[in-house]
Amino acid sequence: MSDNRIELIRGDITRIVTDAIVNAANSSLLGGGGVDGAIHKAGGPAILEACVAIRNKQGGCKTGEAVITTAGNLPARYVIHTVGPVWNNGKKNEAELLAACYNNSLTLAVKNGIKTISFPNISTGIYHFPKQQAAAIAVKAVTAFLANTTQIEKVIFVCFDEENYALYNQLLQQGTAS
Ligand code: AR6
Repeated sequence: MSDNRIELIRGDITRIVTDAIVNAANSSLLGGGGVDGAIHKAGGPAILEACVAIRNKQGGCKTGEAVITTAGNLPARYVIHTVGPVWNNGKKNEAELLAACYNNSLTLAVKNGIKTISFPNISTGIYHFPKQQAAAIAVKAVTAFLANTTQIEKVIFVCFDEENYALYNQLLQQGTAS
């Protein structure tokens, strides 16, 4: 059953007002295209500065892991940067690594006193993870995490494209009905 703290929005995550927004970054933490590019562009140089400081300290971020920075000029307070797996026909532990992105982002959120958080559809763009499977993993991981915490009050899945929005909508409705 899906948790009633989960919401679904179609739109641009850089405009969402939650305590944290999650970035689908790469292990360099130095920015890129897609949602990563949009977050750095809208948030300004403070985000990259904070990413560089983390990189200098711990050498970037591994696939499935997450780090937290300021959100710069964005309406959110923090950006949690997580690195999704590149799709490789399911042969490289991609499903587990994608679930780890959601789990580790939420764990970091709890540690930082965050109550509301927004996720993009990690790995489903440039990293080519199949959207249906990625949506099922995201909903399952977030629902399971929420079952064990009362601190998180709201999780928003922010879908940029219509296909992802339709997939999440179906999964979340199924969840409510069962
Ligand atoms: N708001 C919300 N979602 C967005 C936005 C936005 N402004 N822009 C794109 N998306 P991607 P990945 C959606 O490619 O597959 C970068 O270069 C998009 O429609 O951003 O994890 C990084 O530096 C898709 O559904 O991330 C990495 O190198 C989803 O965000 C690499 O891309 C994820 O697409 C990561 O690839």
